Amino acid sequence: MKLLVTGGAGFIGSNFINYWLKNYPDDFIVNLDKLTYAGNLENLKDLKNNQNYKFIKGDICDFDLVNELISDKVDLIVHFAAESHVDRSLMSSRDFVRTNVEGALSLLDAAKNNGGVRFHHISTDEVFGDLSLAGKAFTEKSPYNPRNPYSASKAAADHLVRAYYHTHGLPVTISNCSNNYGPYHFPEKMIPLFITNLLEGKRVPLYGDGKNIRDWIYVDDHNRGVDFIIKKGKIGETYCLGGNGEITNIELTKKILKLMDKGDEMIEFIEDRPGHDLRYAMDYSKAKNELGWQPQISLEQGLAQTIDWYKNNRQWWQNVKSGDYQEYYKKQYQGNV
Ligand code: NAD
Ligand code: TDX
Repeated sequence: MKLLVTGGAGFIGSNFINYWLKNYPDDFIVNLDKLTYAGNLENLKDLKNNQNYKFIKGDICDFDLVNELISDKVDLIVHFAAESHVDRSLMSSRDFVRTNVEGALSLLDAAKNNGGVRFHHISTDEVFGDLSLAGKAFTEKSPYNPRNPYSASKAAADHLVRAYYHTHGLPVTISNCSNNYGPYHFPEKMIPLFITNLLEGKRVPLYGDGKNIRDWIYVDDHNRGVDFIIKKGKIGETYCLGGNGEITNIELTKKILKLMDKGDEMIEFIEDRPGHDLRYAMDYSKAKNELGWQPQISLEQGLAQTIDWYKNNRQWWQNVKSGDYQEYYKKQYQGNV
């Protein structure tokens, strides 16, 4: 099988490519990535000599390029490419709409144009908005209620994907997953930012009162879920994936501090994120009952593995932190940490 993976130089996409070629070494993957600040070919260094892997630097909004790539006998498109950081979407939303909405449309058109190529779209729990503490976890039937520019752009893409299924019969599936963590996670997101700050002897910037809740899933569990959907999912359907990992940010921070032998004095409470969603949680019963998927890695195990990875891969994150991220970081925290 030949796959076109978009955004395969980013966090989840690169983990997906490494996972896929380990499990299906006879498949061929073309990785299309623009290499924005978040794309890093170091994530794929183990594939340098793999004959079944090819990297193309390019933009998913470039219809002629994606059309040409897909026309070369692609069987399956797995679409990860996105602007993915909520805080950046608050500072400037234009790239989010361009890549997340127009880019998805360009891929959908090219898939349709080439006889209806199978299309799996990677989406997020954030499209459902936020939950109260007593609210039931999101399911595939939860109404859409995106509340920040990032999630609004992802929601728009989800709607387009479903529209292409209903109007053009494009064979699509969608997965909406909760917060991922693991190796190659860009250190602007909470877990890798906190781990790397602590490794540098810096404090960790916790937004507001730290009582917001996220449902964390280890990245390999997410990618195994995508694999199950590709292999066994029903065309036209959406599947929610979650990690059984609901925890407040403050509790999670304390777990990280404990695992890294640091004290609570390393926490710096800073101004809250505007429009900060209180809680996300995923009910993955549909994926469990229909596909036999469930997450396998507990938060305790995954966090310990992730901390070890950052300890053993200093060069990777030090390079990342000394690049574009540095400028962003200064602006974001105004020298707070
Ligand atoms: P990331 O920011 O780490 O990686 C995104 C990748 O897309 C980068 O390699 C970047 O270079 C590439 N890209 C951006 N714009 C592009 C364009 N116009 N053309 C081609 N490539 C482009 O993101 P991530 O955290 O790996 O997220 C991957 C996908 O998973 C996204 O669609 C995101 O919405 C979704 N998702 C993420 C999470 C999470 O916790 N990180 C959870 C659920 C869903
Ligand atoms: O410095 C920080 N301090 C802090 O308290 C950062 C970066 C985050 N936070 C809080 C905000 C959130 O409640 O931690 C929580 C997690 O924040 P992020 O890592 O930025 O993730 P989140 O905003 O929840 O979005 C993530 O999950 C859903 C991904 O970035 C999205 O791409 C995905 O769709």
